[in-house]
Formats: sequence, C-alpha cells, structure tokens
Amino acid sequence: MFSIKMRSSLGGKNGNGGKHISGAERIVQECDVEKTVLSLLERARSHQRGKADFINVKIQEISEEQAARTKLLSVYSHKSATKDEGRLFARKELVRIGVTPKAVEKAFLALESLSDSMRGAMILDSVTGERLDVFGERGVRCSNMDVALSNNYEEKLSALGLSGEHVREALVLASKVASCKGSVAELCWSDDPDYVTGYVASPKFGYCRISVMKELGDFIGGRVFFVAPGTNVESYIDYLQNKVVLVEV
Ligand code: PML
Repeated sequence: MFSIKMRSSLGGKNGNGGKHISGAERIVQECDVEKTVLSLLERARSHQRGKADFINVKIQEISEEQAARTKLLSVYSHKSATKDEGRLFARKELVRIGVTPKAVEKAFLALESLSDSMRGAMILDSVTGERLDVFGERGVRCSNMDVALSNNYEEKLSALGLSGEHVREALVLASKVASCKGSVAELCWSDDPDYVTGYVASPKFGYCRISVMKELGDFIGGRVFFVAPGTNVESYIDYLQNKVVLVEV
C-alpha cells in the first residue's frame, strides 16, 4: 500500500510560515496512487481557506502487514441550532463519557482562546484538565490512518446519509484516537470557515456529530484529546503520530 500526504499553505517562504490551507492523507493500493494525488492537489487549490501557493505531496510505500486495524466508530448525532447550544451539548456529552467538568472547562477555554487554527490536537488529562503535551498552538498531529476499504466506507456512510471529506477524515481520525490505549474522549470543531459541524467522540459511545459548533465564517478550529490519568504520554503520542492504522467498516 502507499501512504500519500498533502499539506498546503499560502504566503509563506518555501512552505515555512504563511497560512495553513489544507492537509490530508490517504492510504491506498498502488493502482489508486495517481488519482488520489490529483484529488489532493485539486483540494489544496480550491479550498475555502484560500488557494495554496505551496503544496507538498509525500508518497511512501508502507507495509500492510505491519498496520494495526480498528473498527470505525459508530455514529450518532445531535441537532443544535446555534454555536452556544452545540457547545453546551458537547460539554454535557463529555461529562457523560467520564471527563470531569473541570477538564471540560479547561478544554473549552484553551480552544476558545486560540489565535489561529491548530493543525494538531492538545492532550489533556481527563480528570485534572492539565495539558500534557508540549506542542503549543501546533498540537499533536494524528497521522498514518485511513479506511481499509474505501468502497465499504462509502456504502456505509451514504446509507447513513453522510458524505464528504470532512466527515470521512474526522471519523477515521477519531476511530484511530479511540483505539489508542489511554483515550477517554475527543472534542473537535473545524477550521474551515464554511463548516460549522463539530463532534465529541469516545471509545465508550462512538462518534457524536453536533450540527452547529461555531459561527459561520470563523476560520479557527481545533481538537482536544482527553486521556486517562497515568497514561504514558510519550507512547500515546508515538501511536497517534506513527502507527499505521487501517479502519475497518
Ligand atoms: C474538520 O474537518 O476540520 C473537522 C470536521 C469535524 C466534523 C466532521 C463531521 O461532519 O462529522
């Protein structure tokens, strides 16, 4: 199999600095490499956040035998009419999952004080709310995952009335995060100014889509991973960044 990663930005120098436009990755069979590269290029050049002037594409062969496999999280949803209503529901859902109210408040405070979008996630202790990673506003990138069989995924999601890259990528990422030892819950809303849906996910209950989590036009998004006290943060980050995980539908 081949891993294809794309990241794009605008206004930096040789890809350093500037505004992050989009990033995406796929793990595909060799026969699908060309078409996947084209679709990722198209995406970098027609993104709501702007038209990238720097695009980096990395293609690497990976071993299917060494990949871990996990199940796609089950999906449930909550309809919210406003950002405030959506965020209130997310707070309650996180507490129902087992995150303490104190840790929930610290997560919201951290996400709501961001001055720019996070490309990765903050890792917080699910009891104390203490930040455990040292990656600042960049956060920890969860990478090296995709659905095991794209056709099965498309069939299942279209039966649920869901489609699009946002849902696919978020659901795959949340499934990998939930499969990691120590994960308790995740909270996310998008940095795409046109995309107001967010989610709370957990190994316990699955992936909860919350229809409105931010104002239309807001280009600041981010993620928090809540972990159980005593989690080995170094191994947790290593799994999220480096372990190849194929998500089965
Ligand atoms: C993102 O694309 O940045 C995050 C999307 C979160 C919600 C995805 C969904 O619609 O379920």
